[in-house]
Amino acid sequence: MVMSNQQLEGSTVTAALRAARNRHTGAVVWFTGLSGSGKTTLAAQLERVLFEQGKEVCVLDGDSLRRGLCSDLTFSPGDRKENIRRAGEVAKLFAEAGFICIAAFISPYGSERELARGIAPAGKFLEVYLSAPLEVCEQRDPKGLYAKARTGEIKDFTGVSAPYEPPGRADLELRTDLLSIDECVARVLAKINTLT
Ligand code: ADX
Repeated sequence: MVMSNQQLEGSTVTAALRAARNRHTGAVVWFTGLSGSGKTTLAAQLERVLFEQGKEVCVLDGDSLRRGLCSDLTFSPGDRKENIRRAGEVAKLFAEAGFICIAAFISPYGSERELARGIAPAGKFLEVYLSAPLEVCEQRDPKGLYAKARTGEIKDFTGVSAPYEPPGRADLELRTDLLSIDECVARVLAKINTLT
C-alpha cells in the first residue's frame, strides 16, 4: 500500500511528540576538562540522578568511544578533532531521539567544541567546563597516565605535552577540586532545567 505524504507526516515521531511524552526535550550536555578533572565521575552521577527522575539519559565517554567507534584514532590534533566530530554527531542523534546526552571528552580545542555545539540541535547544547587545576588532576592521576606522560612513555598528553584551551565562555564552570560531586550535579541540573 502506498502512503500519501499527509499520512507519512502524520506518522512521523517529531521532537515535539518525544518531548511531550518524556516531559523534557533532548539536549547535549558537554563536559570538557583535563584528564582527571572528574568528567567520567560527574557524568555517571548526573546520569544516575536524571535516570531516577525518570528522564531519558545516556553517557558518551572518551575512554569508551576510543575502545570502539574511535579505536582507529590517535591523540594527534587531527585525530582528536575527528574524535570530537564523531562524538558530536552521535550526541546529536541521541538528542534528536529525545535523550539528554552527557558527553565527557577532554575536547581540548575551542574550535572543536564549537563544532560540537553547531552539530547539536539549536539551543540544546550546554558546555560545562570542569576546571580543576592541572596540579590537582596530576596528583589524582587515577589511571597513572600523568606519571607516564612525565617520563615520556605517553606522548602528546593533554596538559603535559599537548595543549588544553580553556573555554572562554562556558555555559557553566565547575571547580571540581573545590565543590562536592553533589554540588556539581545540582549546578548542572539547574542549567539543564533552563533548556529542557
Ligand atoms: S580527546 O582529547 O580526544 O577529547 P578523549 O576524551 O577522547 O580525548 O580521551 C581521553 C582519555 O584517553 C583520557 O582520559 C585518558 O584516559 C586517555 N589517554 C590516553 N592517551 C592520552 C593522551 N595522550 N592525551 C590525553 N588522554 C589520553
